[in-house]
Amino acid sequence: MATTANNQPAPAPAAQPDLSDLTDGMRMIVRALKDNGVDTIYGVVGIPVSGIAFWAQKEGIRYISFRHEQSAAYAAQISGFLTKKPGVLLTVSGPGFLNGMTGVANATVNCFPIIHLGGSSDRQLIDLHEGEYEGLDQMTAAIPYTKASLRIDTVQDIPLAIERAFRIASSGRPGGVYVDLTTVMLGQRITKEEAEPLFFAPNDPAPAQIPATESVDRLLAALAAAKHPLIILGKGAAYAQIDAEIKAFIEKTGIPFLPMSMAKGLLPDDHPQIAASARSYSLENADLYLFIGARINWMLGFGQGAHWNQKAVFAQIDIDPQEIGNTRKIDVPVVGDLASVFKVIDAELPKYTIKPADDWLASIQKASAVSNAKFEAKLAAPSSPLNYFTTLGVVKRLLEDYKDIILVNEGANTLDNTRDAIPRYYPRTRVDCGTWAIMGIGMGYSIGAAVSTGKQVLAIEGDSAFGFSGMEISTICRFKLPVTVVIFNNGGIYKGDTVNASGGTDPSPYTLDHDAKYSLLIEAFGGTGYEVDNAADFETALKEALASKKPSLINVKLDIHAGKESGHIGYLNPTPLPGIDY
Ligand code: ADP
Ligand code: TPW
Ligand code: MG
Repeated sequence: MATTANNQPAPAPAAQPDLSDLTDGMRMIVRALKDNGVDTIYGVVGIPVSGIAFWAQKEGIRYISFRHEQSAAYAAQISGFLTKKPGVLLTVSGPGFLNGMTGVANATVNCFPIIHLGGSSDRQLIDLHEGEYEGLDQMTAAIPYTKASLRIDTVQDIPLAIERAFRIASSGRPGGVYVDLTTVMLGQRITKEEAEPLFFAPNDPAPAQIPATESVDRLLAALAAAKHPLIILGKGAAYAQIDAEIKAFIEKTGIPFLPMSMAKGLLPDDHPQIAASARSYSLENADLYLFIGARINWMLGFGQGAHWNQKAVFAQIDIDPQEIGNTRKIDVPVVGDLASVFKVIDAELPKYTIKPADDWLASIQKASAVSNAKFEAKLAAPSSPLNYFTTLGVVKRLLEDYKDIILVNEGANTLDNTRDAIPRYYPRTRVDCGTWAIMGIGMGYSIGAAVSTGKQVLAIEGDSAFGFSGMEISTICRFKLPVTVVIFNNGGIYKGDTVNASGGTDPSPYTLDHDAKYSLLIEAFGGTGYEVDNAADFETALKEALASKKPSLINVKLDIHAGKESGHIGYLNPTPLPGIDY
């Protein structure tokens, strides 16, 4: 029998109120998510968060259950990128939290909005390191990888904290927000009457950030003075969803543009002003660079080195003032959100005559025609065993009938060659390894893209890259998603023919499973698998898979010698290895 501290019998518990009058932390979280417009949660359940998924599903929120939290995080963040609304990830405490956090870090690095809801174990035990079940100081652990890390300790704070999380993730430069949900808080009960007035509709969570008109005038004046201007479009421009405005500006001014990989399709890849096939020529000869939603980071050589004209004017539009001048001097900064910036540009543009030199675009088009002809010949040439280019030639031809399919792409050679070979025609139809060059996004991005847009998805995966998230084939099949996965199987990381330097029988560090029948993986879960090793069979399989709009996987056995170390970025290796192709 319970006793009080001075050994008196405990007072009889107060009569339990009618439970139907009560709500709890789990249900209040679900209600707050709904208030903030959430229609889907991605995650893995278990103690203490199962109830959130359970009540969410009851309330009409879609719950997509994964095999691993990292993939759930990738799915949530790519839905954030594609829809401009933070994706929601749900994990359990400790290891589940950490599994998801890799994905959240990737989101923050890529400027994708995501909210990570993590259940957490008893804080009193964690804080004293007493060996709590799945114990971890998650809120502190999340700080370096997120824009903000919050903890909700009492149910009364739920509506405010959830709205704040959405505000932080989606305003300014988007990124990850971690919200720690303590077990105690999730179990707290209050009356519905007390809870109801706490809820509220979000009020302008991602407010406009209007640029100074003078900064836009400085930009337009610089563009008017330039003879060889070049626009570099980044994934921030794709994220902003002002596709028509950006296209109109580029066409009105006649400035050539270079899309970064996830900005492909913002203007179609066959647009007459595209400079992608004359990248070095256009970079070397430009006298003004205008970066729109693109950081001048490693992917752009930090704006330094041989390809960049150091005498050119550097202009940059970004929502984040701290980005300006990050890696080199920016002559003309414009800080604001792109929707607002383009409103001011439109208003000011009539005051300026922007007209690049007549021969600028023409010379880019001429250089492009030469390199396009060479590249097309590579795609059309047969190969046996198959190389990347013959295989991509097949993909390119068939995708002419699926122009707005979302292309997910990861690997090294598979990434670089696919990006070069497969044109995109619509905004936000290409997602890939991104800023962190991360492997493992493949199945998560495919699932998140299919679920959040309702569109068909094609994932082109290196055999190594696929292995990082291959088990999520189960999720693709369980939710019957219209995803086709193509594995470019050259038997390893960069390729499969590397030998063990010791002469021993262990596989080399690069070597994986060239003879593996990856198609059996999807058949285990009721999808359709194909094994092919020549262009004709690949074409038949891909045609059938795309037409089916059902979960399908094609293992394409490539030449084991196809590919080179690190694809296009072998130069980043600290020191070349003997006998390796760079
Ligand atoms: P890429 O890898 O395609 O070059 P980055 O991820 O490096 O693109 O750059 C994206 C940039 O876009 C970031 O600096 C981010 O602050 C910026 N950005 C994101 N959303 C907006 C927006 N709505 N308006 C302006 N800039 C934005
Ligand atoms: C999370 C290092 C970069 S590229 C790559 C790895 C392992 C795989 C390349 O082989 P793949 O493609 O996919 O078969 P291909 O066509 O060149 O043969 N761990 C993480 N991220 C990265 N980037 C690595 C390791 C890496
Ligand atoms: Mg490979």
